[in-house]
Amino acid sequence: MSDHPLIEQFTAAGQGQVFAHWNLLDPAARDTLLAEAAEIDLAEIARLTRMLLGGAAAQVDLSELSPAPYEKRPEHGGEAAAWARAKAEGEAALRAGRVAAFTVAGGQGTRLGYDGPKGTFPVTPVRGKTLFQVFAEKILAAGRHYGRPLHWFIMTSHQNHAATEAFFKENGFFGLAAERVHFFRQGRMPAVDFDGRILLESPGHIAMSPDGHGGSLRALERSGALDLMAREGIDTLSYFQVDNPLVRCIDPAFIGWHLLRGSEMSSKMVPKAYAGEKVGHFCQQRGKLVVVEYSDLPQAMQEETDAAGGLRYLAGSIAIHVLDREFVRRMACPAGAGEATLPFHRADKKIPTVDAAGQPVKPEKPNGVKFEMFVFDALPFARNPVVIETLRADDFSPVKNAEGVDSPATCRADQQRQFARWLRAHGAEVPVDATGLPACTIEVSPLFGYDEDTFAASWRKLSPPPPIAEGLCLE
Ligand code: UD2
Repeated sequence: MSDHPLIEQFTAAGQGQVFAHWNLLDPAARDTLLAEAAEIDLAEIARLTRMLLGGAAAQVDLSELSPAPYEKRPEHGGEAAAWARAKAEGEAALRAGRVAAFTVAGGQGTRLGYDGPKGTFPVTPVRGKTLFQVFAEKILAAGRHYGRPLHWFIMTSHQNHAATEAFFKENGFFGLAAERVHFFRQGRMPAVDFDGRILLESPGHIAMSPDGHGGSLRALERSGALDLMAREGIDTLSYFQVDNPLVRCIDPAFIGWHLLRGSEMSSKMVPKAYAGEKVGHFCQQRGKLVVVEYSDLPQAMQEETDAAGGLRYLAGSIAIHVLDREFVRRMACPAGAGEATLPFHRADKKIPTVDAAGQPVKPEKPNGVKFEMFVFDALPFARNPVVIETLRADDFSPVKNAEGVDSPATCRADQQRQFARWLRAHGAEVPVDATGLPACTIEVSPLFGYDEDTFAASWRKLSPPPPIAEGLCLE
């Protein structure tokens, strides 16, 4: 065994098994293994093992929890003038070039069963445009609308970084200027067994996985993205997930609420569709805004009703946020360096590994733990956080599963409902069923209209308007 200092450190920390097959590795494989080991903060792993795996593993703190307040949409009793002020403020920020788009696209997409970066998955009903193309065109169109092209930051993982970049290059960045599209990799964490021992994926590789979407805050800082933003005069990031093509990547009213309130991190909520819907819940706890995942909120609380008979914990998190640049910088401090640090969560998983002889083991039940950070855990650290209501039909229809809820089929139908709604609101005759689904398959390109306002402006210019027929695509 080599006396490399890293190997000594691992051995001293009780993690010598990482180098158990060292003697079988050629020099290049040894270098690779050492590079992976160098990514690991052994003190952090020891701390997480103690806090999350030990007998006294911390439970989610549900004390003094109450529903979080949020800004209601005007049609649900919110103040229309305040929404109009917010929209004007957001538009001014967009015209001033203060806003950038930010997509977290480092997830593994296991549930969808799609092999490749999730953003390259086709989603639109007629043209079959990919998730990345939909976002790119919304961002391009918003830049044109406000007279300031937007920067777009895309967080990838080690696994999908090269494929993501290649996809954009092959597609000419979907019309965006390449120098305004910035890819950077998120960090990784090693998986451990239930005793906190780091697992190997093969004799020469540590079982590493992405550190969760919360890793985006560290990754924005480490990659230099925050410095670039500062140089470009950008102080506001519009954050969304790669799986949701309905999202308004750039929503002036949301940005405006965030800016007018002097908020450091803002979020959109939708009223939960039913008590047990699998989303996070916006709650208040000792004066702080927190998100409690559905898996952590007891069923009785998920189902609790208020005096009017509505769900008490109504506000579901759909993972759409606005972030202040300097807040991200503050939250990106390594553990111990500042008071604000995102916690890690534990996820028990079946982790392919090797046995003592270096032979592959495919576990049939969870054999270890992955550690992940969640971006919404930054909310309690944010000054003046705002939660605003949005309509699900305008902002949320993710593609998560191959079939059933949140699948490509439900997402295509939701996109079509949105296009039909816009068309009908502006005078077109579009037959729809009771759920608003049009009888024929139609599509509206984001370059024609990326929200109802921009759609309406383009639609008014068409004379005569085209007949609504199967396969119509407004571009
Ligand atoms: C998330 C939220 C849930 C709800 C839902 C809405 C969590 C724990 N739950 O559920 O409350 O808001 O979204 O759709 O967040 N990602 C990375 N790197 C990672 C892990 C994930 O970039 O290491 C990205 C991923 O590419 C995707 C997004 O984060 O864009 C969501 O990830 P997910 O599929 O793990 O989240 P999900 O569906 O469990």
